[in-house]
Amino acid sequence: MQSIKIEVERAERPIFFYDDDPDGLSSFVQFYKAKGAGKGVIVKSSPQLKPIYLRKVQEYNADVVFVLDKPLISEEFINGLDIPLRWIDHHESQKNWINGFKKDIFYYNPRDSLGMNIPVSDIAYRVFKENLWMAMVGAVGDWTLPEFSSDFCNEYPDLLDPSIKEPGKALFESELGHLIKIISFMLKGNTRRINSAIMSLLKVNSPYEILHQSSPPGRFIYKGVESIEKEYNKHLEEAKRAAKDNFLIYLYEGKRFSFTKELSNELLYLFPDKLIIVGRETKGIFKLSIRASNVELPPIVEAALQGLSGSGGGHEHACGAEVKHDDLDLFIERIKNFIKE
Ligand SMILES: [Mn+2]
Repeated sequence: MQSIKIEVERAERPIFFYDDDPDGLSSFVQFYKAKGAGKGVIVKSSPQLKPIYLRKVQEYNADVVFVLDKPLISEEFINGLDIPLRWIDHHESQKNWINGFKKDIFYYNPRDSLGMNIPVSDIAYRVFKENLWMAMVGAVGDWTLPEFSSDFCNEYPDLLDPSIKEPGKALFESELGHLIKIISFMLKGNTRRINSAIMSLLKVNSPYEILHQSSPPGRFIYKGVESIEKEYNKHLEEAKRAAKDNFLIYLYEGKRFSFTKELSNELLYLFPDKLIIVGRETKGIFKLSIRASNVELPPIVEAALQGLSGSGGGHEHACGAEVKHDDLDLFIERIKNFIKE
């Protein structure tokens, strides 16, 4: 934490690449506000930071690259860098891989140092100790209840009841959870609009500005997600009806937005005993979010992908995968068989 603080302090033109979810965005907001300078770039559509983003580094003339909450960075991206890289993450450790590069790289992952999964927004709060509500949005958004939850309950008693001790309950049955949904939905759709929403968020100092629409930037964010939230709720109601036996499989064709991550999380909360697969098809490819609370998913997903054109991976109880349309039935069949075994 000390090292992260020093690296942020000594940066002059930091560029921040961050994941397109509440944890990634919250991390960025905290780092950016602590520094009071720099440029943020949201990394959408892939868990990996790809070489195309090198252009952003050059355009901004950055002196250091921070990568927040991205599980992977492509080899080409790293090889193309001629400035320091500071990577803060909490997904599966890439320590051994990243140490193979002869470059100025610091890799921070609480799984290595503490053997714990601590979201990057939680780490950021421990480092900078500012923006409590923003930190809470990110940490609870990643399905954890951080140490500073009780501080948050004291300061914002109407957003989270201190009796709630379970992250899922905080996420889906509190006003804080509603705020997290808003932050998550504001990252969907048109890139220009997303960037305006992020600029607005940087001007917001209290969660009530958004929830009560009590300031122009807060209202802009709230208004921007109203139709998205409606569409999400429609999918959620439909998906709930798809629960069958030990599974809940809900597939939809992606018109505008991907909701697979959010839907699968909420469905897992509602159906904790089921294996959840939510998939969205675009251009012949299914992007899937897979959830289960009582099985270890990554080896199952990996085995189910054997010989198929696709990829996947993730956390113990939350995985993502990409499978071609024609391979989907076989993929699902295999997962079902593994579970039955
Ligand atoms: Mn995260």
